[in-house]
Amino acid sequence: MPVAPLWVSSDVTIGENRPEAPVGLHLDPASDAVWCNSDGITSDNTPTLTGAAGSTEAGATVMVYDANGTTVLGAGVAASDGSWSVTTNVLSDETHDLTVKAADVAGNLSVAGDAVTIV
Ligand SMILES: [Ca+2]
Repeated sequence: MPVAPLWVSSDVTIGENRPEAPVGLHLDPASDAVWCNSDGITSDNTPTLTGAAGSTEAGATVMVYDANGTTVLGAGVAASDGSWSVTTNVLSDETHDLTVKAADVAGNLSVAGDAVTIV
């Protein structure tokens, strides 16, 4: 059986029709009220994550994943300006490395965007 050269399965080929990964992910300041509003230390077990305008495609479904990259903790739809807000399911009291992916209206899933660590 012929072996395909490595470049055929590169991310460039696979990612052709994928939307851009969401950018600018951060914990909503209202969900980050413990200590200071930007350190990711929170006692909120259902934190809200937000992305600024332009962080993803308008109408894209933004999904928040736990550290394993497969467990979806919450999802929301981006507004017409590409901003979004997702409140997660109840999280356990430990450190979570959360990432987000966007699925466009055609169902193409982006690669994971920036990770945010919450404690
Ligand atoms: Ca905090």
